[in-house]
Amino acid sequence: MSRLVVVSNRVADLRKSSQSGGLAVGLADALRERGGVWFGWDGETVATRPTEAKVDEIGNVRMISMPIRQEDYNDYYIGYANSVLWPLFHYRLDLVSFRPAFFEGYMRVNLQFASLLAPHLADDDIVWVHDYHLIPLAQALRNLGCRQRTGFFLHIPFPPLDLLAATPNHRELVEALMQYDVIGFQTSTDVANFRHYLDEWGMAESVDEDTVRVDRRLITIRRYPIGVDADAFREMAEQTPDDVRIDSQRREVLGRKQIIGVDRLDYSKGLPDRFRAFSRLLSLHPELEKKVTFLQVAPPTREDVNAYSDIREELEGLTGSINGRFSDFNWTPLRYIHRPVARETLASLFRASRVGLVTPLRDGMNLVAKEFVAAQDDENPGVLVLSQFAGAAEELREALIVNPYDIDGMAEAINRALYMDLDERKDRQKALRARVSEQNAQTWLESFLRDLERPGKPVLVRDIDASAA
Ligand code: ADQ
Repeated sequence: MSRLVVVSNRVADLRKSSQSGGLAVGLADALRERGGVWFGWDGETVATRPTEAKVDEIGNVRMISMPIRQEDYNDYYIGYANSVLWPLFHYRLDLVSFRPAFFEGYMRVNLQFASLLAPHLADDDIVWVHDYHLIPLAQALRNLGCRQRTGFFLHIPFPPLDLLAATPNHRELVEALMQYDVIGFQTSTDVANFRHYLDEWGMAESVDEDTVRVDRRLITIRRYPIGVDADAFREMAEQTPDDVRIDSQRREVLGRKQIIGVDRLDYSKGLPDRFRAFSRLLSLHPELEKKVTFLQVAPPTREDVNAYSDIREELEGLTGSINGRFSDFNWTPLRYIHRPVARETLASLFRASRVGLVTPLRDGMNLVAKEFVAAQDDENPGVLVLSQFAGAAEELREALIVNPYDIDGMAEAINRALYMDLDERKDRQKALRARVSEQNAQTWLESFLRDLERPGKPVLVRDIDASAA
């Protein structure tokens, strides 16, 4: 088995047993089990560019990390990654703020990653690069002479052709992406968008459903839907902390049901429209007065990017107006928590809720949807209301699927979820649980690494050449 080298923008702290964020949790578990290297930014900014990375051994994992310069952070992280690629890949051209300096900074930091990583690589390592921050990393490594098999997984959506083509450096970006041996996406829509781009721009020859050819290289392009460790999450949800239990008992006495939403505070998550749908629900169904509460947990992220402070203000305004309009001295319909919450608490809050609202305008997968299902009591499960534009909707078809732009439609779906009878809830949960358990964090990782480790590709190139001759 080759040594696995994982590269992501940030490295997580493996000494902490509980991480927040899907990528950190999944990769930390995989690396702990298999051993290997994790390389990335340590989260610090400094005045001068580092010339070497720090190495730390934690069990069988070698953590290699480095700081980046403040100017690089501004151009690469705040600029190109989060003010160009994130909005663009979430279909939000209106929020893209492109400057040539951002793209230069992006390429510069990817080169820094490559030059500090290269001395640590052995010839037979396999390298697995994560997410939109590091698209040009394989190209930068190749330019330094690194020939290891290298794969890339995109955690966020891949946009349709015309959206991508609206950004000035799209061709260079995709050319860089084609330096990987395996390119993984979350959904078949993302794969189709990418293949469509390659066809239209004549950038690769199609070999079969999962393979394209560029010069003499074969590249695997497939969907690898990310999952959660469903059993571990269910076990966590079953350990109800006292404060969550007391809150649930109080609701039970009052005959009140809880709706829950948990998201990073990001404009892609559709939070204002979700709040409006809740408000619409209360106006369309006055009988729900004091019978329902909506708990939204939305910790801050990327507050240095303007679009994020705008959404924060919008949500605070909506919370105030909804509670001002509907609350009573003994009922606060909407509770909005703007800080991280321990994963253990989140898990038991999911289990204590009748409805899980996951209504992003666009999302690569959305692990919260899968965690909500994993956390439920199968004998008395809650109902997942899921956006058709979350990657998870491709698998979790037994959820109540909604259009997150249709406020009235969402309000009616929430109402249906609140009144759904036990038999229907159990039937839906059974199908959802099976899917979440089957397509879990481990199967995601194994299926990607199987393709990355597969040595058969060059043979296929010779086969094609022979049949063409
Ligand atoms: P995110 O956009 O961060 O991930 P998501 O998939 O929902 O979105 O993962 C968030 C993770 O953070 C979940 O495990 C959740 O429990 C945790 N979390 C959320 N709010 C929290 C809070 N208040 N406190 C503690 N933990 C919290 C990106 C892509 C997604 C893709 C994932 C994984 O945007 O589309 O599913 O990567 O590939």
